[in-house]
Amino acid sequence: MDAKLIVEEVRLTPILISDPPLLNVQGVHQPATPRLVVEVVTAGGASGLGETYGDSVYLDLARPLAEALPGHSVTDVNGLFALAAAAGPDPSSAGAPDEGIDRPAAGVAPRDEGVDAGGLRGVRTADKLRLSVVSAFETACLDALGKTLGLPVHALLGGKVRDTVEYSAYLFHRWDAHPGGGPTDDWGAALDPAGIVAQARRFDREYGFRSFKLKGGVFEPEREIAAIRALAEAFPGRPLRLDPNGAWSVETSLAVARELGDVLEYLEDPASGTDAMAAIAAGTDVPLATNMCVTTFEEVPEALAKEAVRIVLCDHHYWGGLHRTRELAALCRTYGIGLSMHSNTHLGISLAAMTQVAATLPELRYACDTHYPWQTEDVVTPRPVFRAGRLTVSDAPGLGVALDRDALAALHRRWLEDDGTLRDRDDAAAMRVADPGWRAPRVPRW
Ligand code: GKR
Ligand code: MG
Repeated sequence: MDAKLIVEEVRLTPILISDPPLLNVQGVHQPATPRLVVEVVTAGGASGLGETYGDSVYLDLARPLAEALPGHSVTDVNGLFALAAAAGPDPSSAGAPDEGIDRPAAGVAPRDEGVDAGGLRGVRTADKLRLSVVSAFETACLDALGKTLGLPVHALLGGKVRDTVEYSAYLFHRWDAHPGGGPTDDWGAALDPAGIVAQARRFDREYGFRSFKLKGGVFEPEREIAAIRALAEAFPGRPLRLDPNGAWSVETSLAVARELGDVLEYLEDPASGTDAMAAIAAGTDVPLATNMCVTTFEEVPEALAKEAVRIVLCDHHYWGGLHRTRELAALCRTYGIGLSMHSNTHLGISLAAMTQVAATLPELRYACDTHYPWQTEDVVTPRPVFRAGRLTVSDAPGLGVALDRDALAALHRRWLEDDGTLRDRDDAAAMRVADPGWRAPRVPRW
């Protein structure tokens, strides 16, 4: 093995990034969200970057892997899974259980597994936690390898099939400001259909996004139906999506599908669990998409057998990296399932990784989700620019992003100075600042 490619050092930097008061079924986004930046430095002096969730449960898994990786080659990304498992700790023992989070309805999650408190990525399992950590190390290794070879990450994944990647506007009902204070932005509140249309107009104007996804599950379905109708009127013919994160019953989901069937590109996770999704799919022609009931390879066979979904949203973080995202795409191609892309609060390292892998997936025919426009801070420079709703795929070595060390240090300082309230994302706890009696609702809520 080329000595230059051997990992000499791994740096982990937990950070807190400002997040606006975006509403979802669990509650509201915290004023800051934890993320983890992984930096892998090779003997040849190349430094590779990765980004993933930064809650303490992920940090507990990342630290031993960071200690185990030096001495291994950045080419050995398949070996990361075994290395992570051997490095420990057992992820089921890492971190505290989700507090203040009601478990989903019976049959959705085994009793010993919690729901994902801030991510809404379906059932939170030990495996998914570890895969989300390994993915950042894989991305960092590929970035370092690409920089060493002078090749973009997409070339290491087999080559790009497109020069630009299309993203979708991610619309949220939201407050003007966080109830307990904290960073603000200039978007203002959006709490009704007119507010959502105004938000969409700004995304259209400033980013050129063609398709719009509305985060639902916040207000009663009639109000969210009205918001989608208003969008359809304001933007005739544009692709529209609605995602209540499993908040509705089968009956409610079918009623919404009937109301909006003529304007929806797809309905995302209307209800929780594969059986409920299958029951809805059997009663409507509106395509159902998910990032909640198919989130691991183990969940694929049941969903396919029950014909529960027509589109799966990939996400390189919890599917275990860029290579595994391509494996998921191959599976979707084989079984005629559509492929889209999921996003959670993230910065430019993740956005670059999403864009690099998306560029290699011929079967990705939907605009990808991204939270990125909601983020006012970043650790990469320069800030990526969307044109006509698209990002140009970088052909520069690695991910094609440069780390802004001052910005990273400032966001890490915020993490260090936090008294512990923000280090583990909990949207229900953030909602209790405004409404002390709030509990994340049991689903179905409506
Ligand atoms: O950030 O509020 C949010 C989203 O609801 C996010 O947590 C979800 O994971 O955007 C995601 C989704 O599509 O379900
Ligand atoms: Mg979703």
